[in-house]
Amino acid sequence: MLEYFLPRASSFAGSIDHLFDLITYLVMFWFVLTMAFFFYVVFRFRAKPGQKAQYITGETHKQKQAVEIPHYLILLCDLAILFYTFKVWHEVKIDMPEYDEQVRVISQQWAWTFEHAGADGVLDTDDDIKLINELVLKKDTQYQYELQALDVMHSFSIPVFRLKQDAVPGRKIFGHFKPILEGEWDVQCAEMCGYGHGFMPARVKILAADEYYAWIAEHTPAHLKQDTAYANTESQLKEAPNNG
Ligand SMILES: [Cu+2]
Repeated sequence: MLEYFLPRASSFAGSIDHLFDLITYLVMFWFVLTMAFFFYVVFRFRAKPGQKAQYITGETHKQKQAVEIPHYLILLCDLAILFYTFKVWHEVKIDMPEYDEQVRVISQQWAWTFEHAGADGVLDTDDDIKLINELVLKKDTQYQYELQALDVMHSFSIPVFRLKQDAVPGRKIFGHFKPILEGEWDVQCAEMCGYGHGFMPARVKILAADEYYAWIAEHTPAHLKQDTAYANTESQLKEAPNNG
């Protein structure tokens, strides 16, 4: 239902949407059922001349059952929601899949800095690519992000990923995502962080592998290109037929 309004661009976006769907449909079912029953009895047993209202104490076995059975059915629905919630929570926040790439996300009043690992795939080396308010990712690649806040609390939110993670000053918070859809979308701050909060919009660009490598090559200084893992990978690819 949600993907009609907002595409799903991460591997776990579908799970989050399904959880929302489950809650919506269960609540909708009980709401429609109780409202229908409510209006039925209001009209069916409305005041009529000469008919005295019954006083029901709710103490007989049958009357108690009328309360208990729907009560237990709703508890069952709650259990189903709880079970699925734990499953999705684990998938998004607890499990840390093996990652192919790292990216560092630094929030401050009022901008985002994205540190991309660059051609060697390792952070804190000379070929890192640091951009303000622009996050560039490779499609179908498992990322680990490291989130920091330099001043006050912020919240790293990418709606198309269904991702939202608070950034807390003094802490490094790790998480993961895997982009699955090419395109360009919003990155937002989702925690009130001062009067410039509404003015820290950023963009995430998800590129196909070849476009991503072209982007890396474009942003890597010439003197660093020789020693990089990317350059090695390329030469290995070219040599592969001879080796085989
Ligand atoms: Cu903010």
